[in-house]
Amino acid sequence: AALSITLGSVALAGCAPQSNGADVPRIIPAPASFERLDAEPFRLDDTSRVLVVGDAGTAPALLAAQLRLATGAEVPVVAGSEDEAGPADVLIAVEAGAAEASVPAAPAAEAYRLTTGADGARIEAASPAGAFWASRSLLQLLPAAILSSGEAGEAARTPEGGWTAPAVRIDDAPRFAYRGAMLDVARHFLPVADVERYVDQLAMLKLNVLHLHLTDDQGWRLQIDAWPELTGIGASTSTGGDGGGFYTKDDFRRLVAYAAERHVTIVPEIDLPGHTNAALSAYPELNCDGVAPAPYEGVEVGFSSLCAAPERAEATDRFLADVTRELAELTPGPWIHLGGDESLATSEADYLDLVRRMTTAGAATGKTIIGWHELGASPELPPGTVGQYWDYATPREETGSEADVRSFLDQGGRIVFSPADVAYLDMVYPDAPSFEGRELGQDWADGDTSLAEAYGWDPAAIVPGVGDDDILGVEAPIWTETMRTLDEVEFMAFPRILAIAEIAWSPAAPDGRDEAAFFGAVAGYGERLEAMSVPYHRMPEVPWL
Ligand code: TNX
Repeated sequence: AALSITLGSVALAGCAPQSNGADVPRIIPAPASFERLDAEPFRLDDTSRVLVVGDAGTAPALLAAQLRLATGAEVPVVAGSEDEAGPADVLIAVEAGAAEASVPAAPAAEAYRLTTGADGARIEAASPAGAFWASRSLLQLLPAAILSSGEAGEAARTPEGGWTAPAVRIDDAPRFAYRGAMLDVARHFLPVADVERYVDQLAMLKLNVLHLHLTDDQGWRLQIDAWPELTGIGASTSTGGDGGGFYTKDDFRRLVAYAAERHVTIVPEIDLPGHTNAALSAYPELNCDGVAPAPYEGVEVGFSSLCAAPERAEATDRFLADVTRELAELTPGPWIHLGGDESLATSEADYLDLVRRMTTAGAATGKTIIGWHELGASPELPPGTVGQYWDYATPREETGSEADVRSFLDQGGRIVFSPADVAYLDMVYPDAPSFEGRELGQDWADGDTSLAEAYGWDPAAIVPGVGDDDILGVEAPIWTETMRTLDEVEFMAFPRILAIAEIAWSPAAPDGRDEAAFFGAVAGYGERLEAMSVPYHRMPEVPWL
């Protein structure tokens, strides 16, 4: 009964439920509804168990593993019934018969309720995905040290006050079904273990899509059996001559499975018909002149293209069919991304012809195609093709991006918004910090990007008349021309990715976002990043603890 009594706002003076502070961590992304309860905190101890009712998927095991790692307690996972849950237990109950939320799920399918207090911690969800997101919220309510990895085999030191979470009730569900981040593993390759670490970070923020930019002028990163030189020749390079790399099919399957356990869907991208120098350098027959160009390790864009000419049609169409078929076979998710951006070396007529051929090949695999917004130039896209918008938060007339957005909608598709001037994590920070002596990032998208800019936009306010129903979601890309390691990627991503995660998950804020509350939450999240040993930039805008 204590759990249902809530404090009035007057009694909460000095301790607002959504504010950060020692008392109540404000989790990121902000839940749809968050109530502080007038009850003693939930307390984990040596007797704590994860009690599972129904099929909760991976959430119980992954939560228990983290609790064990940090506290050293045993934390067994046991199937049981609700009335067996003791005050130190975490109960995870998923509605009997609830199917795994299909991707893209309706936001309601990912909903959950999390209640904490002296009676225990209790998660109720409509699907295993909802249970997993709830477990991430619970981890953020506990002391930051709960996220430490126990690297030396040692549990973290028990925090003052113990492993407690304040008494709260959270009722939550996402605003958008597609909440993404993109990693450019073409300009610089990252091994599977690094990508898995990034997946862990995305999942903590309830981001559920990892878009992998697998090919570009500087490298081809995925094994394709029918065209072995794509990796034989095309994977040996990177931007800046920093060495190559690629994923074997087994590597890729392992990565897809690891992400799926964390309810993250991989969207693989093969960038076509431009950004193809690595492929063109591997196979002369894909070039109009029949001559393979030299490998490329610079930073220019827009100089390479597949060949639209009839004399190359046999090779080019076989390439498109083989690559999209093998890509789709490796992809349990519903989408494959075929690029389409910055094809500046392709004439308009050739572009439209090649887009028709590549999207036809892609659609033949049964997957839904995603393309950068330039793909909207085509009036004959496969129905439902999704457009990824990368123009600015205020569309620039000269890019035609607004018309492209409407073209996808007219052809039955939806939009993923990644406005470059606010959502590109590779844009430089305003105070231009160096990281281990290196200057990271680019500034072409209207200069640097502050945390206020990353947080201060709304996907439904970009193109007039394009609202939540037209929007599949939001994505934060990071392009790696200047980043060679996961540490460098994370230093650029954190903390700005927190802003994008909140825009993707939390309810719309028609009267403007509460920047101060968010910045306070970011400060609290800094302690968690430290517990997880994730590099981040201490942006001067944030009141770091
Ligand atoms: C533009 S935005 C690109 C990438 C670059 C990036 C650098 C887009 C679809 N393409 O090829 O890496 O700028 O910020």
